[in-house]
Amino acid sequence: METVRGVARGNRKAISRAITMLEDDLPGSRSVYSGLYRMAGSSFVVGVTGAPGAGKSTLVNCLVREYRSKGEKVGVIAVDPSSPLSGGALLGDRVRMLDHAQDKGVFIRSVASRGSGGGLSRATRKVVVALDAAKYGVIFIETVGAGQTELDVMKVADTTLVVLMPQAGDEVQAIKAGLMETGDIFVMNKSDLEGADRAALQIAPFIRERDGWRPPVIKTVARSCIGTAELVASIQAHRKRLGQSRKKDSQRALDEVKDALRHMTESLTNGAGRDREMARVLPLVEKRDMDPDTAAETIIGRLLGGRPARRG
Ligand SMILES: Nc1nc2c(ncn2[C@@H]2O[C@H](COP(=O)(O)OP(=O)(O)OP(=O)(O)O)[C@@H](O)[C@H]2O)c(=O)[nH]1
Ligand SMILES: [Mg+2]
Repeated sequence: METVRGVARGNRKAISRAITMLEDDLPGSRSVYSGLYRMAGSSFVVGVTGAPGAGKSTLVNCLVREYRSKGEKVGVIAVDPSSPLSGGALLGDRVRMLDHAQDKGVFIRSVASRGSGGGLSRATRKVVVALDAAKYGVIFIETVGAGQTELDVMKVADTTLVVLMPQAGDEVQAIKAGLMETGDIFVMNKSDLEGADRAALQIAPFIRERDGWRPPVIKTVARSCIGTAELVASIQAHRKRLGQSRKKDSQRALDEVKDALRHMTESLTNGAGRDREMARVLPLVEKRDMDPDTAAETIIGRLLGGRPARRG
Protein backbone atom coordinates (compact mmCIF):
# COMPACT_ATOMS: atom_id res chain seq x y z
CA MET A 1 0.00 0.00 0.00
CA GLU A 2 1.64 3.17 -1.21
CA THR A 3 0.13 5.49 1.42
CA VAL A 4 1.26 3.22 4.24
CA ARG A 5 4.78 3.02 2.83
CA GLY A 6 4.85 6.80 2.45
CA VAL A 7 3.87 7.26 6.09
CA ALA A 8 6.53 4.76 7.14
CA ARG A 9 9.11 6.88 5.30
CA GLY A 10 7.82 9.96 7.12
CA ASN A 11 6.57 11.60 3.94
CA ARG A 12 4.44 14.54 5.03
CA LYS A 13 2.05 14.40 2.09
CA ALA A 14 1.45 10.71 2.69
CA ILE A 15 0.81 11.39 6.37
CA SER A 16 -1.73 14.11 5.56
CA ARG A 17 -3.39 11.87 3.00
CA ALA A 18 -3.56 8.96 5.44
CA ILE A 19 -5.09 11.13 8.16
CA THR A 20 -7.75 12.48 5.80
CA MET A 21 -8.58 8.95 4.65
CA LEU A 22 -8.96 7.77 8.23
CA GLU A 23 -10.96 10.79 9.34
CA ASP A 24 -13.43 10.59 6.48
CA ASP A 25 -13.58 6.79 6.35
CA LEU A 26 -12.70 6.97 2.66
CA PRO A 27 -12.51 3.80 0.54
CA GLY A 28 -9.38 1.86 1.40
CA SER A 29 -9.05 3.46 4.82
CA ARG A 30 -9.57 0.16 6.60
CA SER A 31 -6.46 -1.39 5.10
CA VAL A 32 -4.48 1.82 5.60
CA TYR A 33 -5.44 1.85 9.26
CA SER A 34 -4.58 -1.81 9.60
CA GLY A 35 -1.16 -1.24 8.06
CA LEU A 36 -0.43 1.84 10.14
CA TYR A 37 -1.62 0.25 13.35
CA ARG A 38 0.87 -2.56 12.99
CA MET A 39 3.73 -0.11 12.62
CA ALA A 40 2.57 2.09 15.49
CA GLY A 41 3.00 1.60 19.21
CA SER A 42 6.29 3.25 20.03
CA SER A 43 5.20 6.85 20.43
CA PHE A 44 4.65 8.55 23.73
CA VAL A 45 1.41 10.53 23.91
CA VAL A 46 1.04 13.54 26.20
CA GLY A 47 -2.41 15.03 26.75
CA VAL A 48 -2.68 18.70 27.67
CA THR A 49 -5.97 19.91 29.06
CA GLY A 50 -7.26 22.70 31.26
CA ALA A 51 -9.44 25.79 31.21
CA PRO A 52 -9.57 28.07 28.16
CA GLY A 53 -6.73 30.55 28.20
CA ALA A 54 -4.69 28.74 30.85
CA GLY A 55 -1.73 28.74 28.47
CA LYS A 56 -1.91 25.22 27.05
CA SER A 57 -0.80 26.16 23.54
CA THR A 58 1.97 28.40 24.81
CA LEU A 59 3.15 25.57 27.02
CA VAL A 60 3.03 22.99 24.22
CA ASN A 61 5.11 25.37 22.15
CA CYS A 62 7.78 25.29 24.89
CA LEU A 63 7.54 21.53 25.27
CA VAL A 64 7.94 21.02 21.53
CA ARG A 65 11.11 23.10 21.72
CA GLU A 66 12.42 21.01 24.63
CA TYR A 67 11.82 17.70 22.87
CA ARG A 68 13.14 18.99 19.55
CA SER A 69 16.36 19.96 21.28
CA LYS A 70 16.65 16.31 22.34
CA GLY A 71 16.32 15.34 18.68
CA GLU A 72 12.80 13.88 18.96
CA LYS A 73 10.28 14.20 16.15
CA VAL A 74 7.20 15.79 17.66
CA GLY A 75 3.53 15.67 16.69
CA VAL A 76 0.92 18.14 17.91
CA ILE A 77 -2.81 17.44 17.70
CA ALA A 78 -5.15 20.31 18.50
CA VAL A 79 -8.58 18.98 19.34
CA ASP A 80 -11.49 21.32 18.88
CA PRO A 81 -14.72 19.68 20.00
CA SER A 82 -17.06 22.39 18.82
CA SER A 83 -16.33 23.82 15.44
CA PRO A 84 -15.31 22.01 12.28
CA LEU A 85 -14.16 25.37 10.97
CA SER A 86 -11.68 26.17 13.66
CA GLY A 87 -12.61 29.11 15.81
CA GLY A 88 -10.46 31.74 17.44
CA ALA A 89 -8.68 29.42 19.80
CA LEU A 90 -7.25 27.19 17.13
CA LEU A 91 -6.36 30.06 14.90
CA GLY A 92 -4.42 31.47 17.83
CA ASP A 93 -2.73 28.11 18.22
CA ARG A 94 -1.71 28.13 14.60
CA VAL A 95 -0.08 31.51 14.94
CA ARG A 96 1.81 30.51 18.05
CA MET A 97 2.78 27.21 16.52
CA LEU A 98 4.36 29.08 13.61
CA ASP A 99 7.49 28.93 15.75
CA HIS A 100 7.73 25.35 14.57
CA ALA A 101 5.94 25.60 11.24
CA GLN A 102 9.14 25.42 9.21
CA ASP A 103 10.53 22.54 11.22
CA LYS A 104 10.31 19.25 9.32
CA GLY A 105 10.53 17.38 12.61
CA VAL A 106 7.22 18.83 13.80
CA PHE A 107 3.81 17.82 12.48
CA ILE A 108 0.79 19.88 13.57
CA ARG A 109 -2.75 18.78 12.88
CA SER A 110 -6.14 19.80 14.19
CA VAL A 111 -9.02 17.42 14.73
CA ALA A 112 -12.60 18.58 14.77
CA SER A 113 -15.79 16.69 15.40
CA ARG A 114 -17.79 16.22 12.24
CA GLY A 115 -20.76 14.83 14.07
CA SER A 116 -19.81 11.41 12.77
CA GLY A 117 -20.10 8.33 14.94
CA GLY A 118 -17.38 7.57 17.40
CA GLY A 119 -16.57 11.20 17.84
CA LEU A 120 -13.44 12.98 18.87
CA SER A 121 -11.58 10.33 20.81
CA ARG A 122 -11.82 7.94 17.87
CA ALA A 123 -10.67 10.62 15.42
CA THR A 124 -7.83 11.60 17.74
CA ARG A 125 -6.68 8.00 18.15
CA LYS A 126 -6.44 7.63 14.40
CA VAL A 127 -4.30 10.73 14.00
CA VAL A 128 -2.09 9.43 16.80
CA VAL A 129 -1.69 6.10 15.00
CA ALA A 130 -0.70 7.86 11.77
CA LEU A 131 1.88 10.09 13.48
CA ASP A 132 3.11 7.16 15.55
CA ALA A 133 3.62 5.07 12.42
CA ALA A 134 5.53 8.02 10.92
CA LYS A 135 7.86 7.81 13.94
CA TYR A 136 6.90 11.00 15.71
CA GLY A 137 8.25 9.89 19.05
CA VAL A 138 6.35 12.34 21.20
CA ILE A 139 2.81 13.43 20.41
CA PHE A 140 0.98 16.21 22.22
CA ILE A 141 -2.80 16.40 22.26
CA GLU A 142 -4.26 19.75 23.31
CA THR A 143 -7.95 19.88 24.14
CA VAL A 144 -9.95 22.99 24.81
CA GLY A 145 -12.33 22.87 27.73
CA ALA A 146 -13.04 20.34 30.40
CA GLY A 147 -16.21 18.44 29.51
CA GLN A 148 -16.75 14.71 29.24
CA THR A 149 -15.56 14.80 25.62
CA GLU A 150 -12.19 16.15 26.69
CA LEU A 151 -11.88 13.60 29.46
CA ASP A 152 -12.55 10.87 26.87
CA VAL A 153 -9.93 12.31 24.55
CA MET A 154 -7.44 12.34 27.41
CA LYS A 155 -7.80 8.55 27.67
CA VAL A 156 -5.80 8.43 24.46
CA ALA A 157 -2.82 9.95 26.26
CA ASP A 158 -0.14 8.09 28.21
CA THR A 159 0.52 11.09 30.42
CA THR A 160 -1.99 13.86 31.05
CA LEU A 161 -1.06 17.40 32.02
CA VAL A 162 -3.73 19.55 33.62
CA VAL A 163 -2.86 23.20 33.10
CA LEU A 164 -4.13 25.67 35.68
CA MET A 165 -3.52 29.33 36.27
CA PRO A 166 -3.79 31.47 39.37
CA GLN A 167 -6.60 33.94 39.96
CA ALA A 168 -9.09 32.17 37.75
CA GLY A 169 -10.71 29.99 40.34
CA ASP A 170 -9.22 27.21 38.24
CA GLU A 171 -8.60 25.05 41.30
CA VAL A 172 -12.29 24.97 42.09
CA GLN A 173 -13.21 24.33 38.46
CA ALA A 174 -10.68 21.54 38.15
CA ILE A 175 -11.99 19.84 41.25
CA LYS A 176 -15.55 20.08 39.95
CA ALA A 177 -14.75 18.94 36.45
CA GLY A 178 -13.08 15.72 37.53
CA LEU A 179 -9.72 16.93 36.33
CA MET A 180 -8.07 16.00 39.61
CA GLU A 181 -8.59 12.32 38.76
CA THR A 182 -7.37 12.81 35.19
CA GLY A 183 -4.12 14.64 35.77
CA ASP A 184 -0.82 12.82 36.05
CA ILE A 185 0.97 16.14 36.37
CA PHE A 186 -0.52 19.49 37.38
CA VAL A 187 0.95 22.60 35.87
CA MET A 188 0.43 25.91 37.60
CA ASN A 189 1.11 28.14 34.62
CA LYS A 190 1.38 31.93 34.67
CA SER A 191 3.39 31.68 37.85
CA ASP A 192 4.58 35.20 37.11
CA LEU A 193 1.13 36.35 38.23
CA GLU A 194 0.22 36.92 41.83
CA GLY A 195 -1.33 34.07 43.79
CA ALA A 196 0.43 31.19 42.03
CA ASP A 197 1.88 29.76 45.22
CA ARG A 198 -1.42 30.02 47.01
CA ALA A 199 -3.30 28.37 44.14
CA ALA A 200 -0.76 25.54 44.05
CA LEU A 201 -1.23 24.99 47.77
CA GLN A 202 -4.99 24.97 47.39
CA ILE A 203 -5.11 22.12 44.92
CA ALA A 204 -2.50 19.99 46.71
CA PRO A 205 -4.95 18.34 49.18
CA PHE A 206 -7.14 17.17 46.29
CA ILE A 207 -4.36 15.34 44.49
CA ARG A 208 -4.46 11.60 45.09
CA GLU A 209 -1.73 9.07 44.58
CA ARG A 210 -2.60 6.55 41.86
CA ASP A 211 -0.75 3.32 41.10
CA GLY A 212 2.20 4.47 43.14
CA TRP A 213 2.46 7.82 41.34
CA ARG A 214 1.83 11.02 43.19
CA PRO A 215 0.99 13.74 40.64
CA PRO A 216 3.30 16.70 41.21
CA VAL A 217 2.38 20.37 40.85
CA ILE A 218 4.89 22.18 38.67
CA LYS A 219 5.02 25.93 38.30
CA THR A 220 5.69 27.37 34.86
CA VAL A 221 5.75 30.64 32.99
CA ALA A 222 4.99 29.35 29.54
CA ARG A 223 5.31 32.78 28.00
CA SER A 224 9.05 32.59 28.61
CA CYS A 225 9.33 28.79 28.79
CA ILE A 226 10.34 28.96 32.44
CA GLY A 227 9.93 25.72 34.35
CA THR A 228 9.40 23.70 31.21
CA ALA A 229 12.66 21.75 31.51
CA GLU A 230 11.54 20.65 34.95
CA LEU A 231 8.15 19.77 33.49
CA VAL A 232 9.81 17.61 30.84
CA ALA A 233 11.79 15.84 33.57
CA SER A 234 8.53 15.09 35.35
CA ILE A 235 6.87 13.87 32.14
CA GLN A 236 9.84 11.56 31.57
CA ALA A 237 9.60 10.27 35.12
CA HIS A 238 5.96 9.42 34.60
CA ARG A 239 6.77 7.79 31.28
CA LYS A 240 9.38 5.63 32.94
CA ARG A 241 6.90 4.62 35.61
CA LEU A 242 4.35 3.64 32.92
CA GLY A 243 6.95 1.61 31.08
CA GLN A 244 7.22 -0.62 34.12
CA SER A 245 3.57 -1.66 34.03
CA ARG A 246 1.72 -3.49 31.27
CA LYS A 247 -1.64 -2.49 32.71
CA LYS A 248 -1.76 0.66 30.63
CA ASP A 249 -1.50 -1.32 27.40
CA SER A 250 -4.41 -3.63 28.14
CA GLN A 251 -6.48 -0.64 29.26
CA ARG A 252 -5.65 1.15 26.02
CA ALA A 253 -6.56 -1.90 23.96
CA LEU A 254 -9.89 -2.14 25.78
CA ASP A 255 -10.64 1.57 25.24
CA GLU A 256 -9.77 1.31 21.56
CA VAL A 257 -11.87 -1.75 20.87
CA LYS A 258 -14.79 -0.21 22.78
CA ASP A 259 -14.49 2.96 20.69
CA ALA A 260 -14.50 0.88 17.51
CA LEU A 261 -17.48 -1.18 18.67
CA ARG A 262 -19.41 1.96 19.54
CA HIS A 263 -18.66 3.41 16.14
CA MET A 264 -19.67 0.26 14.31
CA THR A 265 -22.90 -0.31 16.21
CA GLU A 266 -23.77 3.32 15.56
CA SER A 267 -23.20 3.00 11.85
CA LEU A 268 -25.06 -0.32 11.85
CA THR A 269 -28.00 1.38 13.53
CA ASN A 270 -27.90 4.29 11.10
CA GLY A 271 -27.56 2.05 8.06
CA ALA A 272 -30.35 -0.23 9.25
CA GLY A 273 -32.93 2.44 8.50
CA ARG A 274 -32.33 1.86 4.81
CA ASP A 275 -31.98 -1.88 5.04
CA ARG A 276 -34.23 -4.33 3.16
CA GLU A 277 -34.60 -6.47 6.24
CA MET A 278 -35.83 -3.41 8.12
CA ALA A 279 -38.49 -2.87 5.48
CA ARG A 280 -39.54 -6.48 5.94
CA VAL A 281 -39.75 -6.57 9.75
CA LEU A 282 -41.16 -3.11 10.39
CA PRO A 283 -44.75 -3.92 9.37
CA LEU A 284 -44.54 -7.06 11.52
CA VAL A 285 -43.56 -5.03 14.58
CA GLU A 286 -46.24 -2.49 13.71
CA LYS A 287 -48.88 -5.25 13.76
CA ARG A 288 -47.26 -6.75 16.87
CA ASP A 289 -46.54 -9.97 15.03
CA MET A 290 -42.89 -9.51 15.99
CA ASP A 291 -41.31 -7.82 19.02
CA PRO A 292 -38.64 -5.12 18.52
CA ASP A 293 -35.86 -7.24 20.05
CA THR A 294 -36.38 -10.06 17.60
CA ALA A 295 -36.58 -7.51 14.79
CA ALA A 296 -33.26 -5.98 15.83
CA GLU A 297 -31.64 -9.41 16.06
CA THR A 298 -32.83 -10.29 12.58
CA ILE A 299 -31.43 -7.06 11.14
CA ILE A 300 -28.08 -7.41 12.89
CA GLY A 301 -27.82 -11.00 11.72
CA ARG A 302 -28.38 -9.92 8.16
CA LEU A 303 -26.08 -6.90 8.30
CA LEU A 304 -23.26 -8.88 9.87
CA GLY A 305 -23.87 -11.76 7.49
CA GLY A 306 -23.51 -9.39 4.57
CA ARG A 307 -20.33 -7.89 5.98
CA PRO A 308 -18.00 -10.57 7.26
CA ALA A 309 -15.30 -9.51 9.69
CA ARG A 310 -11.96 -9.19 7.95
CA ARG A 311 -9.07 -11.24 9.19
CA GLY A 312 -5.36 -10.55 9.14
N1 LIG B 1 1.33 36.15 32.26
C1 LIG B 1 1.39 35.02 31.57
N2 LIG B 1 0.63 34.89 30.47
C2 LIG B 1 0.71 33.73 29.80
C3 LIG B 1 1.55 32.68 30.20
N3 LIG B 1 1.41 31.64 29.35
C4 LIG B 1 0.50 32.02 28.44
N4 LIG B 1 0.08 33.29 28.70
C5 LIG B 1 -0.88 34.08 27.93
O1 LIG B 1 -2.19 33.55 28.13
C6 LIG B 1 -2.97 33.70 26.96
C7 LIG B 1 -3.59 32.38 26.60
O2 LIG B 1 -2.56 31.49 26.21
P1 LIG B 1 -2.84 30.21 25.32
O3 LIG B 1 -1.58 29.46 25.22
O4 LIG B 1 -3.53 30.58 24.08
O5 LIG B 1 -3.86 29.44 26.24
P2 LIG B 1 -4.70 28.14 25.88
O6 LIG B 1 -4.90 27.42 27.16
O7 LIG B 1 -4.06 27.40 24.77
O8 LIG B 1 -6.05 28.77 25.39
P3 LIG B 1 -7.24 28.03 24.60
O9 LIG B 1 -6.62 27.13 23.57
O10 LIG B 1 -8.02 29.15 24.02
O11 LIG B 1 -8.01 27.28 25.64
C8 LIG B 1 -2.05 34.26 25.90
O12 LIG B 1 -2.25 35.64 25.81
C9 LIG B 1 -0.67 33.95 26.44
O13 LIG B 1 0.30 34.85 26.00
C10 LIG B 1 2.36 32.86 31.37
O14 LIG B 1 3.10 31.99 31.81
N5 LIG B 1 2.22 34.05 32.02
MG1 LIG C 1 -4.85 26.71 22.95
